[in-house]
Amino acid sequence: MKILVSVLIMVFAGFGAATAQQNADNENEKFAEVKIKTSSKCNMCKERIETGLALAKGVKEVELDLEKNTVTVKYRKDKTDEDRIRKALTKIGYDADDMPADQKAHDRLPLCCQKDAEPH
Ligand SMILES: [Cu+2]
Repeated sequence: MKILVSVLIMVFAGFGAATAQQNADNENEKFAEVKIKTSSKCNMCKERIETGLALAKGVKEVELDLEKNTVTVKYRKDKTDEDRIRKALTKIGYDADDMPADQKAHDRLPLCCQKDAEPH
């Protein structure tokens, strides 16, 4: 009896692990990640870009690296794509790879966050 119980436990544990793995795979298939070069200057920019992009459709995670001026975005492939995310970033007022910042949005940024500001 003891053996039967341990075998059953092992079978269920194995099954659980396999299902968890499969779920993780399905999750990963849904998401993709893109790194976008941008024109951020300071922590206010970081804050603004991270909150702004997080609101864009299909975006799951946003992380801006101020040293590299690169924003890493995890997004749902079925809801958005790289170009839409770049576009959303330009609308916040920042360059996104080859796409220049939306001029109006850029000019509304505090002076210290604009492209010609010195890094600080
Ligand atoms: Cu700034």
